[in-house]
Amino acid sequence: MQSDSALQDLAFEALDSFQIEIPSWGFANTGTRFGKFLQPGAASTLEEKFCDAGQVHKLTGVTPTLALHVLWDLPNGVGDAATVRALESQYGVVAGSINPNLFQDQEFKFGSLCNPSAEIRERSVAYMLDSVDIARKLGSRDISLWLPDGSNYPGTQNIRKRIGWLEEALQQTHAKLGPEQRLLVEYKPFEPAFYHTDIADWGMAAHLAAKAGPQARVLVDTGHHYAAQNIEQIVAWLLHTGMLGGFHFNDRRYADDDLTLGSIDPYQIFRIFHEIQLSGKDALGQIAFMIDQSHNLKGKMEAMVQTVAAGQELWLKAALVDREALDPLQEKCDLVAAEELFRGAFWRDVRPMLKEWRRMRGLPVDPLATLAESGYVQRISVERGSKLAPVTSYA
Ligand code: PSV
Ligand code: MN
Repeated sequence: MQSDSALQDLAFEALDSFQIEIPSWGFANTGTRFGKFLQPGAASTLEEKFCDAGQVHKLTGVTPTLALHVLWDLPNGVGDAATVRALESQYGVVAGSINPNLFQDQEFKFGSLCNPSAEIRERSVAYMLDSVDIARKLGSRDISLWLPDGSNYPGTQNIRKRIGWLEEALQQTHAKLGPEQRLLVEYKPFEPAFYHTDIADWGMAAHLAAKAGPQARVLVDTGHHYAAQNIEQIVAWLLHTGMLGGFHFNDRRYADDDLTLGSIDPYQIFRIFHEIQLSGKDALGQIAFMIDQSHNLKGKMEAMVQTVAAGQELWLKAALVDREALDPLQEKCDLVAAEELFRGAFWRDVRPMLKEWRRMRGLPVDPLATLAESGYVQRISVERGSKLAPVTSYA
């Protein structure tokens, strides 16, 4: 049993070690395959995204970096670096991971790095190399690749050929990395392709990362798994093999739903965090925590602040698992006591400790309430809302 002050020290140490990157696309309008419901406060320029991200960082103190998607945020590639630099100093957050868009151009209809056309594959690799350049120019460590390639019908593509093309492309990309840079390989079992995706699961991603070179790692997006998959076991394996590079956090009920972290299954995030905590502090520097959510119904600023707080709460709960007590229970196969200890940590109300940490660090004690009181969302809604296209109606 720990004393209250030892517990607080442990809690504060855990909270000091937790930072999470926010995505630029989380502030922009988004929707479903069927349409978009526009929010008047949504960001439509890079400056607005930086402004919103800066606000989230001011409120939470733990989101110093903003993930950027190349075509959405840097349409002129390296040419936009100076603009980003200026926005960084203006809004107090810096560019984080750089995410190539290999999905929206018409030429990618049948794939990018795995397209049967050698010409399109070449252009896709060139695009990856540009992304490495952008990242280097901005001082970003991670180039984070989500490959949307795949096929919709059996027999229409040669899966083995595509594996070979992909290995080659990632090796070429890796060769361009600076010594501090990393290539993160994300996997997803379906969408936009529905028969096969070229990087469908963590095994494929780990193989490709290993083939690419020593600075490549796997990125786990919590929304990119089949229902009921044991994600913490995947995380344990990736930690064990030194291949875990980072996370895209979100929650899901059915598919890649992009729901706020912990809104459906907070216990799962707790279990993932527990695996990471077991690996000790040194492993942490090599694991990028990022949010990958874009909300079409919930307010974007509120969703982001809520997500950060949920992440902190779950991280703290996992940090407070009494691992010294758990170990012998596992050894003895004392199932009920081990499970109760584990579950007990999950059910501990850590919110008062988190509030105290915020107070001690000079941060708003209740960031969601402070956001509401600040009038920020109303202000941006008025300022940006006038740019909205008129609403269409069938009446
Ligand atoms: C794809 O579903 C994904 O998870 C990738 O990480 C993209 O970068 C992100 O969502 C935004 O579309
Ligand atoms: Mn993702």
